[in-house]
Amino acid sequence: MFLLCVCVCVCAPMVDVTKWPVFSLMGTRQLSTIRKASVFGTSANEAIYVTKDDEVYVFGLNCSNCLGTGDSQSSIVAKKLDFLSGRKVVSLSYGSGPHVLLATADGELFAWGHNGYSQLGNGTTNQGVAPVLVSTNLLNRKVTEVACGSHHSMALTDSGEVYAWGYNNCGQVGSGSTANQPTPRRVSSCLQSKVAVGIACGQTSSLAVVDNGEVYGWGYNGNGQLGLGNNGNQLTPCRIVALQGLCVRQIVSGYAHSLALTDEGLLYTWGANTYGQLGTGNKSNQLSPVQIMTEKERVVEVAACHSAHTSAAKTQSGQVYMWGQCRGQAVALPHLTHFTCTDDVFACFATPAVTWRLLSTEHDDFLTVAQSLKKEFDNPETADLKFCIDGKYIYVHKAVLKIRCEHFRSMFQSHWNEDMKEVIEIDQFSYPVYRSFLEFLYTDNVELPPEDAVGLLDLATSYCESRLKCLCQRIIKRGITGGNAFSLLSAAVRYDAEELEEFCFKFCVNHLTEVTQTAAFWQIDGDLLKDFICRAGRCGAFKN
Ligand SMILES: *[C@@H]1O[C@H](CO)[C@@H](O)[C@H](O)[C@H]1NC(C)=O
Ligand SMILES: *[C@@H]1O[C@H](CO)[C@@H](O)[C@H](O)[C@H]1NC(C)=O
Ligand SMILES: CC(=O)N[C@H]1CO[C@H](CO)[C@@H](O)[C@@H]1O
Repeated sequence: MFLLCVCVCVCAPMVDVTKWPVFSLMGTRQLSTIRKASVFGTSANEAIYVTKDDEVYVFGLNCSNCLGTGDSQSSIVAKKLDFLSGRKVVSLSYGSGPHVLLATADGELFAWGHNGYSQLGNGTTNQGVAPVLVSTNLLNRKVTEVACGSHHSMALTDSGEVYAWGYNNCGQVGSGSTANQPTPRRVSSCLQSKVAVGIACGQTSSLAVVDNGEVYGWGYNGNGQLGLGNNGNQLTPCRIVALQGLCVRQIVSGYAHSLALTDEGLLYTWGANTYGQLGTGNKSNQLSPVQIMTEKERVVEVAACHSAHTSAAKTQSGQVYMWGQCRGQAVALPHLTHFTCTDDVFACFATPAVTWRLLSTEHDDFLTVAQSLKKEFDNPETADLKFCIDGKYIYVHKAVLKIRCEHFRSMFQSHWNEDMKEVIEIDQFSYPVYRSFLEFLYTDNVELPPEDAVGLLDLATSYCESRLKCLCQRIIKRGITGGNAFSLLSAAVRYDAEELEEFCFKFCVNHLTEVTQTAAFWQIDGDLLKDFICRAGRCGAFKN
């Protein structure tokens, strides 16, 4: 049988980098510049990202100088790698040293970080404090894809050649020996005349898939991760005969296990299975490929990463399954998740929680519903209604108000005549208060000084907007001082905000001397004052 199938590059869907804790400190503006990202390191403490202007940034711990900033400093905030500025990153991989490999759209290959086994491929074992261009044997080649094992490196070129270098204790470089390989060397023997279309590295093993769908493996095989039916290491590529007759489209490797996806959406796994990472339902290693998820619908993507024992797959209808080591648990059968991409499985359940591929986040030509709505607030061009407060206009959309607020829903439904005025005059609230109310309906967010938040609390109470009420109370609590505490307490009583009242009351009792010197204290009506003094007394404010 002659099989020929085209290997489709797996395009990453839009992902949210903040699912990885290292990104959680980053502000929305900075996040919106990110186009590609990778999280790596033995504790997922390092990250690299590429902006839409093709600037490369790194941050996190600098284990083995893996940040490549040249100054051996760790950094909580992102630092630019000037050397890579303007180069379009197409592929990126990392080892566990860590070392980093990066391929650009021009086909150039850069490496930095741990180099104890020559995994940077520039002929030395000096740590790469800054990116170096890896050129030996690659000068007239165009690198399209990179893959790293724990301490070895692989590159695939546009002509289908595979190069490997670095740590070679088990033959993972495929050179026929176990001597470390200081510079990129073409993986030949039975791959010599083949056109490789995909590469993957396990911790100390290597895989390549070629254009006719055959899969080759070499390196460490102690757990059967080469799928050859035995567990002997291989110093040169060997074809996985058990996959004969199948056309494999995608291969991925975990720490010591492997997964292959065929052009018909069939999924095969083999290798180590201590954590159930093969998804077979038991924990025994498999020396040869076994088909899994046979009862499920067609699989369209598989995911694994050499630093984890976790596996994930996505099916035709977009369902994402995970198995293997999931936050310490051994999950032996594919478990259906609510994730929309396999990347999220790694962010939330892998140990370490690294990225299994270079993430891609396309922000420029896409706005979420929330972002679009936010943009339309107070936009006269699309608005069909305006409010006039203190002589100033605020432009809004009837539909949005109706959808977002019960007050407007009933107002527009009952006595709203389409021919009626397009301007609504508001006089019972101030401009900043009414504006932040309307803005809240578009953004879920309130930004107001505590004094104005009292006015907004009034509005939220009369419009029965309980969430807005909570937000106002939070702003007020955070802005309380000895000088305004009593006015805030009065407001809380007036607007029936019990929790806020309790909070302000306690603050007043704790700052009684200062509070009783304020004008607000002396302006309140007698009943409220008497009530306050009584309650304060019960709390022991007056010691005798
Ligand atoms: C290889 O990279 C190391 C680390 O950056 C550097 O010290 C060394 O000079 C480089 N060697 C060559 C031949 O480029
Ligand atoms: C584990 O599952 C595989 C695949 O279904 C099967 O071939 C193998 O016999 C099972 N091993 C044990 C010990 O049950
Ligand atoms: C600030 C910091 O942690 N710097 C470290 C960066 O990495 C080098 C090499 O591992 C260490 O020596 C530094 O201490």
